[in-house]
This record gives sequence, structure tokens and C-alpha cells, in this order.
Amino acid sequence: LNLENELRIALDKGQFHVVYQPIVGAESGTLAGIEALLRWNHPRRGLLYPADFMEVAQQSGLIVRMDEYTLAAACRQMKGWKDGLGWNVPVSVNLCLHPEWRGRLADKVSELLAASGLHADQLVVEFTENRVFQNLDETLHILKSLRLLGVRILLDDFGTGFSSFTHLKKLPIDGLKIDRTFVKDIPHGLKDSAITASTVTLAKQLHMRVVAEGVETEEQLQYLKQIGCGEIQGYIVSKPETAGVIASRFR
Ligand code: G
Ligand code: G
Ligand code: NA
Ligand code: MN
Repeated sequence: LNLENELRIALDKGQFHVVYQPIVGAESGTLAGIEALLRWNHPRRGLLYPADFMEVAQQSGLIVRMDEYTLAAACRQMKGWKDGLGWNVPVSVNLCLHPEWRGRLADKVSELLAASGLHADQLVVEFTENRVFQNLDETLHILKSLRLLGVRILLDDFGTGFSSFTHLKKLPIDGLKIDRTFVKDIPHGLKDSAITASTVTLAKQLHMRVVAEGVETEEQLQYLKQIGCGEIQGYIVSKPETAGVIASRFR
């Protein structure tokens, strides 16, 4: 069985689940958001991460069904947190802006939000500048339709893709996530520190949120506070966990 067929079966048999990683204020440490991350419980190979299957998922187009699954699960969970704990924390979902979503994504999103009785501004879509991100006009169209609903948009892995500045200029973006590869070597790596600090300044001047990803050490956190980075995410706060663990940790 090849991976594509295994993915198809996994979708039909419900072998996926979603884990959640908090995003907190760099200074306050309080919950600023929660990112939903997809996991595959493979019957033979055990727990698989997106890196293990995203390539095939994108090439085959199955990513659209997988993203729909994550989106629905995240909306259900948001409703659960709201009803159970009174939380109104924005939840981020990573979406692949696949051409197959054209004219369909905003309808799907508003349907899921309505079914959960949620406001659109509680949902955040994270997207990356990857291979599928070929056509700027198409991407603009999809993002505009989400923005029109009131959904917030974050540009993930900022700085690692192609023509990031053109995207910043042309697309409706509410915030940037500084990629983990830059955060890893701050404050000692001079290039990484310069890139991180400049990105924070850039986000501020564009009136955008800025989230540093992959923060693991106190030293990294101190530097991020010093340069005025608004929000952080990473093992220093929490690994991705089940919804129940996140609830017990932050309530
Ligand atoms: O924590 P983890 O290894 O799962 O995340 C790796 C990356 O995989 C994320 O940054 C994100 O870009 C991607 N990812 C995680 N979950 C999803 C999902 O449900 N859909 C899409 N398209 N990408 C995801
Ligand atoms: O593609 P995206 O950047 O959204 O995915 C984040 C990935 O990084 C996920 O795989 C997540 O599990 C992982 N991750 C999150 N926080 C940390 C961290 O502090 N350190 C490391 N090494 N990985 C992290
Ligand atoms: Na992400
Ligand atoms: Mn990222």
C-alpha cells in the first residue's frame, strides 16, 4: 500500500486527531492563542507528524480533506472550551491554500463557525509560502474571502519562503510567525538575531501581530522580550498536547 492510499484509508477510518499548542504573551505569559496541529495514528508505524505525510497529502490533493478535518475538529474544540471554561481564545488552524478550495473555503468555514455558534474573529488561519502557493491572485482571492468573514490570517514560517515581502505587501495578513529556524540561535547567532529583531520591527510598523515559534530557553525568551516581540510559542511554554491537557494547564 502506498502512502497516498494509506492516507485515503486513514481519512475514512478516522485515524487522525488534533493536538493543541498554546501561544502566550511574551511579557504576560497569558494565553493569546492556541494552534491546532494534525497527528496521524498509523496502525503499524505509530504516531506520525505532518512532516511524515504532508508532501504526499499536498501532491494528491488529499490535504483538502485533511484540512477540513482539522478545521472541523478545531471549531468543535473551540465550542467545548467556550461552553466549558468560558474561553474565547483564538484558535489557529494551518491551511494549505490548495486550488481546490477556490470558491469553497469561505463557505465551509462559515458553515463550521455557524454550527459551533462561534464568531469568525476567534478563528485564525495560518498559511505558509510553499509549493502549492503558486498563484498570487488565487491566494489573494481565497484570503480575501476569509478576511471578509472576519477570520484572522497569520503568515507562518515567515522568512523561509519566496518573495515574502511581496506577499506582505499584497495579501491581507494580520500577523507573522517567525520561523523556528531563526529563533533557535538567538541571541548568540548574529544573523538570526538581526533577522528576528528586524521581523519584529517590520511587524510593528505594519501593525501586525508577531509570534516567535520554537522558543525553548529562558535566554531566547529574554531576548525576545528585549526586542519587543509580542507573543511566543514553543516548548518553554508547552509542547502540543491534547485539548484536555491544555484546559487543565491554563484554566
Ligand atoms: O507540530 P508539527 O510537527 O505538527 O507541525 C508541523 C507543521 O505541519 C505545522 O507548522 C504546519 O505547517 C503543518 N501542519 C500541522 N497540522 C496541519 C494541518 O492540519 N493542515 C496543514 N495543512 N498543515 C498542518
Ligand atoms: O510548521 P509550524 O511552524 O507551524 O510547526 C511547528 C512545529 O514545530 C511543530 O512540529 C511543533 O510540534 C514543533 N515545535 C513547536 N514548538 C517547538 C519547540 O519549542 N521546539 C522544537 N524543536 N519544535 C517545536
Ligand atoms: Na503553523
Ligand atoms: Mn511555523
